[in-house]
Amino acid sequence: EPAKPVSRGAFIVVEGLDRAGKSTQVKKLCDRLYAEGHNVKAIGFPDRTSPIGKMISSYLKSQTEMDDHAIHLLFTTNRWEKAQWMKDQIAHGYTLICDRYYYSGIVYSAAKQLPSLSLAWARQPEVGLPRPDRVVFLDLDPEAAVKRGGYGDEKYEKREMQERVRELFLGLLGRGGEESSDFFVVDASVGVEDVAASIWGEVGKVVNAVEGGKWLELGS
Ligand code: NYM
Ligand code: MG
Repeated sequence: EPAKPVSRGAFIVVEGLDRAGKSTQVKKLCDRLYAEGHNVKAIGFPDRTSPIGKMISSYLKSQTEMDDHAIHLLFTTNRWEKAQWMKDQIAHGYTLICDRYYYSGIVYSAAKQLPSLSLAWARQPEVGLPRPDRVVFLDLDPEAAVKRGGYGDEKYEKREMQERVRELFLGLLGRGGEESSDFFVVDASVGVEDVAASIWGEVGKVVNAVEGGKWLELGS
């Protein structure tokens, strides 16, 4: 079935803790959208392929050390270096499904609890990036993540860190959070197919509304 002409693509972000199942769900969502005739591309952050992405990857593997503010700004730059390309794709009718975005960016950095690295500080350089049409938050308690086979050996993959990251995520999406209305929360503790069905129930509608022109302009 040929893809239908669309007014613009949608921009959907999938967020959550490490081991929440983001990559699996991004793939399933893309496959389903594609099967239903949408032009769709999967992207993700950090994008480890660029020179900055390689620096980030090396930091996460503890091969290089970096100041906490400096690595924060590299994660942010890694989004900015892709921002124009993303806007172009969306304008050309591609729906983007993005594995992590600036929400991870601000909460992982703020979870370090440095007096000089508040959530507000972390947010500043992210302001102006393309704003998603919907952010799916795969909610999994860190205890369940550990039972799933636990964490790998990259930086931040520690129980206490993940607990703080979750608290900060819940603050972003809870009442009073600046972008709380962007979020759609899914219980990620159930089976893969059930999680996929919940995501589809929301994202299918959003994508069709956006592509059909029944939605606002891409925000920032
Ligand atoms: N991470 C990810 C950040 O600290 N800041 C960011 O801006 C982004 C996008 O990188 N533990 C952290 C969260 C993860 C780690 O991501 C690697 P992934 O999706 O596990 O490969
Ligand atoms: Mg990870």
